[in-house]
Amino acid sequence: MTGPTVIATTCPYCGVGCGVDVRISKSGEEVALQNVSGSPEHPANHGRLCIKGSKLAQTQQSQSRLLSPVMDGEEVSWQQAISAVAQGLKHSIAEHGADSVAFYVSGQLLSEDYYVANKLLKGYIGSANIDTNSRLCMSSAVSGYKRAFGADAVPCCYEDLEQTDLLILTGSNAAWTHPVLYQRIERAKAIRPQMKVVVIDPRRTASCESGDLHLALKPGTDVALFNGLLAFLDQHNALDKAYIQAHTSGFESCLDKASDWSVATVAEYCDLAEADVLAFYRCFAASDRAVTAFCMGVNQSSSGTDKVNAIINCHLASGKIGRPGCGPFSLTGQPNAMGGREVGGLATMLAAHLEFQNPEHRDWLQGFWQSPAMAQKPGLTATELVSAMESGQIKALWIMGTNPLVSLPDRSRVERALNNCPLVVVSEVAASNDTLKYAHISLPARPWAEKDGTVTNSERRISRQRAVLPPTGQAKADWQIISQVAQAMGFNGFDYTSPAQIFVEHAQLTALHNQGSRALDLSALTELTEQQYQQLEPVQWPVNSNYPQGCKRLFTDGKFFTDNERARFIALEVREPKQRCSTDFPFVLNSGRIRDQWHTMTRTGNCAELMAHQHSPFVAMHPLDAADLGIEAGQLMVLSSALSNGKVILELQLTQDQRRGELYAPMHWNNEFCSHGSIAHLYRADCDPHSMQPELKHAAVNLSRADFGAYGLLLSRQPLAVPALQKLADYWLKIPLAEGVCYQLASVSDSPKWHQAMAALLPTEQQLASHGQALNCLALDQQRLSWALFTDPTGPIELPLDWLNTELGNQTCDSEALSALLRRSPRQSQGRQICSCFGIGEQAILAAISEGHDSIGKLGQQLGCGTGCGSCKAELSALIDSSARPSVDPDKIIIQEAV
Ligand SMILES: Nc1nc2c(c(=O)[nH]1)N[C@H]1C(S)=C(S)[C@@H](COP(=O)(O)OP(=O)(O)OC[C@H]3O[C@@H](n4cnc5c(=O)[nH]c(N)nc54)[C@H](O)[C@@H]3O)O[C@H]1N2
Ligand SMILES: Nc1nc2c(c(=O)[nH]1)N[C@H]1C(S)=C(S)[C@@H](COP(=O)(O)OP(=O)(O)OC[C@H]3O[C@@H](n4cnc5c(=O)[nH]c(N)nc54)[C@H](O)[C@@H]3O)O[C@H]1N2
Ligand code: SF4
Ligand SMILES: [Mo]
Repeated sequence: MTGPTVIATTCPYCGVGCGVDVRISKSGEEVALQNVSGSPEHPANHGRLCIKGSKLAQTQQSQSRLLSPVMDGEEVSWQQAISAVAQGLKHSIAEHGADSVAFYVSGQLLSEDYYVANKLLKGYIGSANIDTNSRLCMSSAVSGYKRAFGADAVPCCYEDLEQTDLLILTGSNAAWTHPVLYQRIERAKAIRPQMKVVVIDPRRTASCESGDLHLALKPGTDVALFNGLLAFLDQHNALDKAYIQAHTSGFESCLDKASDWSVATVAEYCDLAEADVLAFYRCFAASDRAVTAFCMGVNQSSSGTDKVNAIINCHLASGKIGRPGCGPFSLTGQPNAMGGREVGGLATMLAAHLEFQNPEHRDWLQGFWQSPAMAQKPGLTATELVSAMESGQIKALWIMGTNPLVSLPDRSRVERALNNCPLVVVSEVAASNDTLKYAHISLPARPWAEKDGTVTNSERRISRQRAVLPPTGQAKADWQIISQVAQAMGFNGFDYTSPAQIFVEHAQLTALHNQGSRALDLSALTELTEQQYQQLEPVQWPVNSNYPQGCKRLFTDGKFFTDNERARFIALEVREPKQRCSTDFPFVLNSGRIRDQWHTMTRTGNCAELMAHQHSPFVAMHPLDAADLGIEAGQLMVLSSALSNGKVILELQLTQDQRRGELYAPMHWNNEFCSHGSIAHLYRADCDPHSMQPELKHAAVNLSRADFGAYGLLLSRQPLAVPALQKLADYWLKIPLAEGVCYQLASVSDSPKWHQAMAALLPTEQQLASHGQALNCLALDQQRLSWALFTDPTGPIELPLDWLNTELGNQTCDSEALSALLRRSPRQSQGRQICSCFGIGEQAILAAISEGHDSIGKLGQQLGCGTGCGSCKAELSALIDSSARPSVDPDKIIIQEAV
């Protein structure tokens, strides 16, 4: 056994791109991951990690991995699989043309994987039908930046968030989704309390915690709000006329459109108080420096690109760009969404910021690749690919690193489309997910800990991701899989033996005929040796002769990438969201993330510690709306939209953080974890006309109480297979615990037969049962609890999960424990887990508050909670508030002291 080795790599979750130090130990051939910590020297995080990053060691389980290639349900060799994929693609091209083939890739691939996939499809197969899940994520930011700046170039860096006078967080719940950045903002504000933070979000979120002002605007009205700001700047002598004159074009017509909006009309249209709108506008006008950081509340909209340009217009008009503490800052979601934009992972771009629209660019690219073909026009975007599969135009689809059944809108249509596609290949890490069920060929890919390459974060910083563990099973790196298929198709140009070779090729392409004409320029990295690549330090592009050490901030000289080097103002009309409410579907359904889960849960869902904060799929509603409908918290609700009825069932949560008439549901749950948790059924594939990004924050829905006759809670040491669950219950929800699994179950019929069928699950020997109106059964295995089953005809059974988990873990279940279980009378419970870093539950926190530890600081000193990643601070605050003021006027929307 050798001592631990530390490898510096990058976190695979969000676009903050934190540096992670991984400690591994080696014993012979065995390599084990010991722990992870934030890299102190990484400029994105300076040693900090959020809860997802700090639990990385716990989420690298090999038991849930796809370990070998599978074809039509049978394990096959790599050779067979590669040859089948190559033959399948060749057949499709020969029979139906190059455009019958499509790749659907992911912002979670490394740049090297992405580069090779793009090269194969655009340069060798000759089709541009390669799109990425980043289409659902940041394509509106891309279109907005391109319209304004002539290039997809993010002007800002993270330091700008700290150096600004006014930080506007719009459509971003960074406290939960970009936690390390949010902590940087909090700290900056603590040091300079005069720094203002304005949060623009229809919901009151954890990110409002540090906010001076929260504008809970009506969903989809952002363009009006920022148009109004532009008009206000004009009317209050707050324009930077010299900047407009010297560096921009199109201002007059833009202002002309915006001038329709006054503070009063904005307040009415956005459903905000005039005083709040005015406070925001005044603050922007008075601040020398302002950053607008935006995320999915802006991008995932049928007017997403316009929202982005409405923001950029205000920054250009006030000269708040290209200076420290200034700029419109798109926060990227996925770890390598930016890298995908660089190598050309979107169907609407070529590669390395080369454009389809320019014939010279196509020729340069083909010359550089020396490839037999070249896509001549943009390809199909994500939702268009679905339609094209449905209509039979796409005959072969290769999905890599994304789970579209769960993440694309209109799930039933995606199901039909995949059913209609003759060849579906899926490269995956997980053994099972909703998309793999549609795969004819599944290919095992290496996950984060086994992968080697580069990623680019939100501030254009390229960091190395280094393999820390040897590959598990037969898994291969995505770039290897793609290259081997390309070679099997008979293509030269894919004989890579390391990611360094691919990176250097990509860097050379960015330098090709560039000379400052394209923002993305890695010309200083074109000669990297294998060893230099291994040692590459995090660096922000461009990296060229002007900026050999990289470049923090773009547009400092006021020059842009348009023909006349001027930034463009865009004149904007206000448009309504597409899926409109009606009497049948009166509620707006907003969707997004929760603190401790990552996307479709393939990485975080089986980690009990990450499940403890929020263990069931829920729909959040304002208490007064619930009172009107006569429904109560904890009930199971059926959600329906014009597309879908009966497929989505969520637990009702009541909160005054919601506006009236609007609901919020997490995007994460899927058929691996719940029979009815996938909200993708409810969203229509309405897209922004410029970016083709779907409107994933605005569905029109209705909800009604689910009509179940009986409910169950099943506790088991081992997980049950999904088909068994389907046979057992009409509704099921899986909640992984540290010592086993808990299932929530419900059945339409409450016949005694159901209760019997349930009881039959448990081994009869050693079974203990108590009957009343409800059934409580336990089974022991050598005095240790192995199964428990509770049923009830009246409603979902809520028992403290930490208590159940403790009883499952007890080596001997004594008579007191048994009797408590049979009576469903919890012996102890911490309540819901609030602080995941230190595993602190609600009860302990409430007790500490009642003992006088009534501030976040005091709670931290007493219990530790809130002193790790800090993402629970908003919830700590809410608990402190609720203890201090037990009754709050439910109709009052809480706004913090106005700026
Ligand atoms: N914990 C966690 N963190 C993550 C992820 C994860 O899965 N889990 N995923 C990563 C990825 S890929 C992404 S893209 C990011 C997303 O990061 P965010 O965009 O911060 O997260 P979301 O929860 O999707 O949505 C943000 C907010 O937009 C608001 N919103 C909805 N409609 C509107 C509107 O019309 N206007 C405005 N102004 N706001 C609106 C919603 O209420 C929501 O609070 O998170 C990244 N980080
Ligand atoms: N309603 C609603 N829908 C949304 C959103 C929303 O806010 N609301 N947000 C959208 C956004 S912003 C995003 S980014 C998407 C995310 O949605 P998806 O990309 O579909 O979600 P993930 O769970 O991240 O899927 C990644 C898959 O790749 C696998 N994987 C992980 N690492 C690797 C690897 O290295 N190689 C390969 N081949 N596979 C790997 C994982 O196991 C997982 O199955 O969801 C979108 N959908
Ligand atoms: S903030 Fe993002 S990159 Fe950093 S540790 Fe958390 S999930 Fe990972
Ligand atoms: Mo995303």
